[in-house]
Amino acid sequence: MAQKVDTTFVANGNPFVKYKYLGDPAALVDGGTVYIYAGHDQCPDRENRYVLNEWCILKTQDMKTFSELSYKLRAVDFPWASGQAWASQVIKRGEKYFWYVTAEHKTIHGKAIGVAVADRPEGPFVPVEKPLVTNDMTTKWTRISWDDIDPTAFVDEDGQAYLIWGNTQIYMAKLADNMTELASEVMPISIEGIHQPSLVAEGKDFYTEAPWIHKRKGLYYLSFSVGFPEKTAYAVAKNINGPWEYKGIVNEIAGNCNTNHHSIFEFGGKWYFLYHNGAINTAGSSFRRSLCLEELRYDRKGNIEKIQMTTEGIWGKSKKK
Ligand code: FUB
Repeated sequence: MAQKVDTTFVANGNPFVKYKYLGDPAALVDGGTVYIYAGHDQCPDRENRYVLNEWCILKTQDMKTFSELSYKLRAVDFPWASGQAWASQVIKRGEKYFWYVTAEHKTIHGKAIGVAVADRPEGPFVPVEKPLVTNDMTTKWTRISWDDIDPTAFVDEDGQAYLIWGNTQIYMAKLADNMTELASEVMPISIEGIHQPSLVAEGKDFYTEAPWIHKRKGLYYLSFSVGFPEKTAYAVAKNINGPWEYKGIVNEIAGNCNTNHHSIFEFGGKWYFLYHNGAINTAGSSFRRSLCLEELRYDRKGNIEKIQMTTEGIWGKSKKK
């Protein structure tokens, strides 16, 4: 049965969700519908910190009329989590939908990555009892407590699924066939041309967070946030195990928000770049974020053309066809 709809609206420019603050959008295209899963920024007035307790689901069939579902997944729905609904992504495998999420672990210090499973993209999602990744699994590479965040998942054409994530360091692991456990060691991904945060003073790009994996015409694209405030950059590889070739910046600093978490998807013959900024109104900020959409284009060689952030978004009359 379809989930109840809370709100329906017609998008008319960026940010396109104007009635609430949402960040970290992740798109899933399924059966002629685009689903957007996003964290709900709920920072109290006069405070400036991440306050996200739940994730929301929006859907559209024409990229114009969007509906937000009443159903929410909460960080505390995961038995292992104490809260903090950070970035997430839903993917489909077979007849099931898997929502990979970041939240704070109750007993193992730091962020962790877990998954919830559903029969439908609208939910309800049932959280799996144990997380897939906890902070103690990655301390040999990164000693911070927030490196195990921002999962992106992917099922390759040969049926092998992967989980990629990380702040400061990008990690990858194979997923088991059940999609709820890892099936390999954690493997750090290195990208030639991406520098360590300590080199920021020299103006070099350094990996921050928010990886997103997709494949087009046999080429793997790994996009992610670099620097702080963040830009979005990407690398490509012919094999998911690398080597990764750094291709540079896709999207510039938003200016009104430190982060610009994004996702990339194809729908109706076009590619889209979905991201957040802090431009919703005078109160928008790094902790009160809002969703934006632009078209994404590849050149003839398969390079991603730089995104131009606009207020008209994908809905403006002057957009190239
Ligand atoms: O929303 C909390 C964190 O901010 C996310 O996990 C990061 O990607 C950044 O957008």
